[in-house]
Amino acid sequence: MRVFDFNSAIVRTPGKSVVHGLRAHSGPAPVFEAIIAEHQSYVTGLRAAGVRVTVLEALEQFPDSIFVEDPALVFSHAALLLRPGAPSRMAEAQELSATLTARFPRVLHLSDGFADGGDILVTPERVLIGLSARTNAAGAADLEQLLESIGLASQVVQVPRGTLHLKTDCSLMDEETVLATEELAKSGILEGFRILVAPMDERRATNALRINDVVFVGAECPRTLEMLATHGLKVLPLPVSEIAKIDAGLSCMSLRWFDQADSVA
Ligand code: CIR
Repeated sequence: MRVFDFNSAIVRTPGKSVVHGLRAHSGPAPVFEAIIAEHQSYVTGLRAAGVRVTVLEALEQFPDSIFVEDPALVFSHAALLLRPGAPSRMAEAQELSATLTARFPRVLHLSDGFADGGDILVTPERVLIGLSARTNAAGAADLEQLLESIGLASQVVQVPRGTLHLKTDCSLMDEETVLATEELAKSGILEGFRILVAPMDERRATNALRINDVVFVGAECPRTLEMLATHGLKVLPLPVSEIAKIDAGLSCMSLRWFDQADSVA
């Protein structure tokens, strides 16, 4: 099984408060209905890719809770509840607890520091943990231990300053290949991977998502879409211009795993 083979996913319906999601820069706020439309396209894409999707209820008190990737990390054999680095997001992990306990044989808890799922890139050999404004050294160290306890090797890397998350700037395309921004490509932290560099003016395309045999890519990034197709990848362009206004991309909106017990999906 490949690390991007999934038959199950969890997403959360956006609440009206999503328009107040965290963002690093000022600019036009997203429009609620447009975020709903982007979210629906995303869920449709997951289902078309062969994934059984659990849709959780909106949580108005947590504007960023649509980005379920950040408070947890899931694998076939275990789930990890994290400690998101933004104070307004910390309690989102608790909100996922019952859902994960019902679905995973083991649920482990980060107990120290901070770590966001957006800073974690799962690759075939090891799990990369990015240090960022949301993931600190204590959280990364605790996470490394939890990963080791479930049989996974990891490596802590430094995310470029000013980048929200490691996966803001990169995503796995296949077992050897990563799509990345030029800055991340030059940083050396992706040593050993073949790197496809997104054009500078399409850097937000790098938060893409490989699911089974398809790669979800922002529809607003035509040159990256073409580059990936030329590389032999099957691409699905998805609209992300509204969630981009609150610093999000395609990996953030789901938790994905391969449920060994589920032979239907
Ligand atoms: C935040 O700043 O936490 C949200 N507005 C965006 C989170 C994006 N998550 C991700 O890239 N994994």
